[in-house]
Amino acid sequence: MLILAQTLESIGTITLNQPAKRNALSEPLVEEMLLALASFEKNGIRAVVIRAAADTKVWSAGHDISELPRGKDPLPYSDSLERLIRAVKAFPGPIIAMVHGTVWGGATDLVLSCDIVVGDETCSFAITPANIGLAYNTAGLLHFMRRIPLNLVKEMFFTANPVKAEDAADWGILNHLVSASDLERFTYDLARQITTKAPLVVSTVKEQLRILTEAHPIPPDVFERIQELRHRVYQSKDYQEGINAFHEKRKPVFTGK
Ligand code: YXS
Repeated sequence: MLILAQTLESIGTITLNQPAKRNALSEPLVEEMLLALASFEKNGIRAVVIRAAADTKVWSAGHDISELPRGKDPLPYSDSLERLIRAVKAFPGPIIAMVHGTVWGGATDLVLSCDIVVGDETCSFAITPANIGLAYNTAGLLHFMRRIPLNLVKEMFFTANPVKAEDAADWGILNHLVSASDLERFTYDLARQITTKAPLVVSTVKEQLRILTEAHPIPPDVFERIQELRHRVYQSKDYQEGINAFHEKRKPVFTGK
């Protein structure tokens, strides 16, 4: 089991549970999360909490780098993490990310795609395509742009630096920053309160907001320009170098080619 899925009252909990790989969002782990969400929906669960095990220092190390394809789009529409993010946004009830520990790469995108984020003083959030020469995808960039001022989005992508808890609260990544000792109680009180509200209203408002925020008509030539820009990145030698450096546990040397 790469995750633990539990329900209590009408709250579902998914606990990321693969510490050996720092909860990297691998295809098998994502498939288990998708099954859990489908089961929660079938059983009328009204709120979901996604968390890591209490004793972990890494909430999630992001996309499983060993699964990233080389020489082609690393984040296609069918990518497992992209499918998970869409499932989170489509789930008919709020999904709360309860975060302690560090969050990396696509896991930060996953957290930002959750409806509410509660973190403690140990949480931090990094987006790291610039560390491995990866062409981030357009839907993912929009997740950041909708939540965080553009200058801060640029700093996150250009530096790949983790945004620590206080800044994460100031920048709008967190709804609430609470103490580690209070994190679980606070999160489940919030979830419980939501489950007492009219579920049709909650799920319909969530879906309306999803439709409205994703209403980004892109003219065909703009779409093609974006595709060409990304193609140049994921066909680059730098992307190869970034992936190789990770596997060889060394710092990458980027040439811009
Ligand atoms: O060497 P073993 O076999 O024990 O495995 C090591 C790591 O290789 C593995 N691991 C991962 N495997 C696949 N994908 C990952 N993202 C990943 N992260 C870690 O887990 C084992 C323990 O790792 P280790 O020894 O480094 O643990 P640590 O506690 O010293 O350090 C924890 C981290 C998270 C700081 C460190 O593992 C790390 O920096 N991981 C990579 C974080 C990262 O850059 N994630 C971005 C992935 S790419 C992504 O999400 C997007 C596509 S994007 O690039 O656009 O952001």
